[in-house]
Amino acid sequence: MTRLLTAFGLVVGLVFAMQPVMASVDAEEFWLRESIPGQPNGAGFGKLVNHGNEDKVLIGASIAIAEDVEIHRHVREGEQMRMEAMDALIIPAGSEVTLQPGGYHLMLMSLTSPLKVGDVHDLVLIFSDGDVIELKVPVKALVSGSHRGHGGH
Ligand SMILES: [Cu+2]
Repeated sequence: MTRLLTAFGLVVGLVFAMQPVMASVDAEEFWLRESIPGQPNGAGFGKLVNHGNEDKVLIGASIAIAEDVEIHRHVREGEQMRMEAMDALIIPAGSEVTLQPGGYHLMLMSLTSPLKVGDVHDLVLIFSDGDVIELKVPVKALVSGSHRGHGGH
């Protein structure tokens, strides 16, 4: 048994030696926006930090309170901003991407109940290489002031 454990330790040591920088991505400061009365969908924001040396590709997410989660971005059309669904969001190696109001966001499609301030939801982020990140995500109030009146996303 001791010999087996030693062999295992050797293999683990070798793997780490061969990959001094593990490909990994951190999800930081994720939050969900309080529901707007009458709006069927919700929105989630946060920061994805890629510490690895390979690009990471977010391809989806899931949350129990919504039927589906889409990755959206805002695109400018003249004076108007509109939302557009994306198949994937690339987090370049050694870089970070911020999801924020008016930019990239997770769109929580068809909420089964409103998002209320103080609630915490389990959110799963899914990447193209099979990695998943499970998060506890709080609901926060709408912050007025920095709003530009483009549909509230
Ligand atoms: Cu959206």
